[in-house]
Amino acid sequence: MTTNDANKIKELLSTPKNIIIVTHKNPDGDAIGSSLALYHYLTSLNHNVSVITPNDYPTFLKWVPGEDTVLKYDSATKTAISKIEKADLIFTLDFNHLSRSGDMENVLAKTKTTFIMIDHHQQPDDYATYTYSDTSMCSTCQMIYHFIEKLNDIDKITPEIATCIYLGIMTDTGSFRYRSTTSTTHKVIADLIDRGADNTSIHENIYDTNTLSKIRLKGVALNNLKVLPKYKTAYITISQKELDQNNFKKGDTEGFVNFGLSIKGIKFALIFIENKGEGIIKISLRSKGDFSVNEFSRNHFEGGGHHNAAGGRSNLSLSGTVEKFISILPTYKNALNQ
Ligand SMILES: [Mn+2]
Repeated sequence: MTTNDANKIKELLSTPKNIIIVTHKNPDGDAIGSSLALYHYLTSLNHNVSVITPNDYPTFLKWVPGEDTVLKYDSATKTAISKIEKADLIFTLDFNHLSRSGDMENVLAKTKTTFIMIDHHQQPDDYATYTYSDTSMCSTCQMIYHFIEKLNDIDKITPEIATCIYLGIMTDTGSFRYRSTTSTTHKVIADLIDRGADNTSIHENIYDTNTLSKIRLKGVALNNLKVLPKYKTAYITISQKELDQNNFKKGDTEGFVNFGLSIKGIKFALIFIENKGEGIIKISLRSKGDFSVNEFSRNHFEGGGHHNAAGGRSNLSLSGTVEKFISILPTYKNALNQ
């Protein structure tokens, strides 16, 4: 973010405003953490702030300070629209195309107000008045820390704000292990602990929340795991029937794609999950090293994201999707064996 933009935003925030903070659909730890960190910060500056998510988020996020104030657009549509219409300022966090906000896209697109985007995904769109985009950042949460720093307000980081920021950095870096984790990330994390983030509790709140049905679903996923050594690839399928048999709840399959990637020698891992409700197969893609799953998903599965982590979708059946995937793979044999 340029100093010039930071100064203009500081000026905008110098008088009380109606501010809306929006996340992408199916918000994750980084989306919720960054939104609520910004919510607490802006509230402390005497603004009238609301966080609106397109839809609900998993129960393992239902402890984050302030999450009880979050409006879900799909269940509180009227209230959400009237708040958006009155907004002086709209922050969009952890996404960079309005289409990622699901059903909120049209409402946001026709709103003539100041937009501020803070995001770390690739290929940002240009809908915002102020765009703070940095694809080298591990998380939007780390960007919120730098945003507050740029506004010379680092001392306004309370234990609540520190907790929210810590959460998103932790979840988006796989607990500080992905390539995107830098020494700066660790310095930020250290400062957040000094400012009151209770690191042990945050890890427990997110990771020690298994239910018996989730552990059983994990068993199904591991049982369905297939390895293709020729392509250094591993993939998992889960059908709607298997989800139903194991009492699936939103968020239960989070992280399953990493089982394949944790096998020695595997560079490319995917999970294909059938969603009968939406009539699609949802795909998560992960890679190690140079192989870009962002490109792979953009080219073949209507998705994208980051170099080593992306999402995608398919309108074919589960088996049709896997067949399509297997037929594409030989084209990438060299890239995967470099
Ligand atoms: Mn993120």
